[in-house]
Amino acid sequence: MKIFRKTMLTLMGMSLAIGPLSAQWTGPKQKPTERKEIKYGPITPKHRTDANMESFRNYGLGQFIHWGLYAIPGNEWEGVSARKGAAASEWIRTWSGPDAPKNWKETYDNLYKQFNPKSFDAKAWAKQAKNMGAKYMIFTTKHHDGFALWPTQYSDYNISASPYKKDIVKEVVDAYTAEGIDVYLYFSILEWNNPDYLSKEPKSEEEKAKYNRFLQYTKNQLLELLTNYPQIKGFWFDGTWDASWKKAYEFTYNLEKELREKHPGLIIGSRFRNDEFESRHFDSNGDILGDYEQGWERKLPQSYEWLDGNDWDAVMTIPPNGWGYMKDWTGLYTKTTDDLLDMLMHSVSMNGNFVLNFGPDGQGNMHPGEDKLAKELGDWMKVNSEAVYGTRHAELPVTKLGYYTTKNNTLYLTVFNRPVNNIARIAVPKKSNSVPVSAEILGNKTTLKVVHSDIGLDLDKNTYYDVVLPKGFKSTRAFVIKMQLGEPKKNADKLMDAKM
Ligand code: FHN
Repeated sequence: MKIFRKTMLTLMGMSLAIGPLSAQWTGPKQKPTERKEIKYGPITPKHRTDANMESFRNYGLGQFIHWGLYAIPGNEWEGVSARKGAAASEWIRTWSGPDAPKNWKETYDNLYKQFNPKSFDAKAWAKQAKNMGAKYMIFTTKHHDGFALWPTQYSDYNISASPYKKDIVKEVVDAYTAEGIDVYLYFSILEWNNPDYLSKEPKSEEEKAKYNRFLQYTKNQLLELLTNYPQIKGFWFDGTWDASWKKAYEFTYNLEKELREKHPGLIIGSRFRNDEFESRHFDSNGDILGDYEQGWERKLPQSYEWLDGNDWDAVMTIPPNGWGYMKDWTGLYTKTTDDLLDMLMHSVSMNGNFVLNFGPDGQGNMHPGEDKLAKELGDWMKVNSEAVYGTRHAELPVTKLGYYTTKNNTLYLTVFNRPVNNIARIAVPKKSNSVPVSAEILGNKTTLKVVHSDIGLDLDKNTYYDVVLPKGFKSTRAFVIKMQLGEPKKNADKLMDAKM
């Protein structure tokens, strides 16, 4: 009981550890005043310009899929909801305390013997993602419970031991790649039930031997995934917050180098490792560790400057938390299509990708709520994706009407807050040589009047271009105003400044 309790406290400690530490990087980046010598810092440049990274920057919308043994219970155990017991549906195995089910090692750790998803159809999933407009997909090869969805030769606890037997990772990678959707493999370093895993720093010789075995096992599985599935574009690492992994910074540095050498162009996010001062996501000089910032999870940056020019993606659940299948959504606020479109355009307007999570059930079916959202997002993307894919942040004063994105000489305003007077006022710095000269509604190509309105705010650094929406134009969802940018007409005489 003592060991069990200690383990559970450690596990809960870990989940608490995610909280306060995550605040340090998902906010304004305070750069240290003086730089220090760092031996285990970044391996790749802050801004890669190779084809794979250019594709990453242009994705806009992605899909996350959390699937594994936790999909069988679906956040319930013997009819009792795990909501009050576990941090998230895929954490049901950590549910502890007097009301918790007992003996997870006997129960949960034998779920694999019944894992036989009869409805699983990777091609159908990929088709749905394609229709939704996803350009990449992140798939859980192995979550914290350690069960591998591919027939790994480094652990018996894998799909080949289940009644399903077949290589799910291969089916998913092949199906999504065939649909032209890039695949990234989610891999949890943390493994709750691996006898060689330690959350704390290994101290004794025995602990060091044990954890070194675990590190070798981790390396073997990662190299195996690259060998088995060479089509993949990157890894999405998770479960890297424990002291044991943070102290292994020389091993993780060399492992990242080896993975990149084996798979040129591989994309790895900032959650994989830390520097020798245990600084995660960013080294102790504030330089990003990895190819993109991977800390935005169920949260979005409130200012473009917070991103410090780094590439990034934000991953989002539909229920408040819970990445794995949740049978019961009642009583939870589940995000609407409009919520998700806002988050998508928020992300893309700041040069990020937005990744929506799906948690299929134990038979391989998506939740009906997920099917509905995928369809509605896809319907919107079919009309408006020009404002999403391959666009960049627009250096304009922030608008209250929605989000700007830009591509070459085109400015897109995705309107979420339609002005009551039907005038979409675009603030442009007075010194700008690139102003809206024509406009249309992207969805129906209706030409819109553009009027230069110098509203005479003497100290104003901006001038204004009013795009007039037809009163009869109706929209039940966000819509896009597409503007061509060009040279400003010769300015009217300069108004006399106020005398005060
Ligand atoms: O603990 C995991 C969690 O289960 C889920 O996989 C998310 C997805 O990004 N990552 C960790 C929590 O931050």
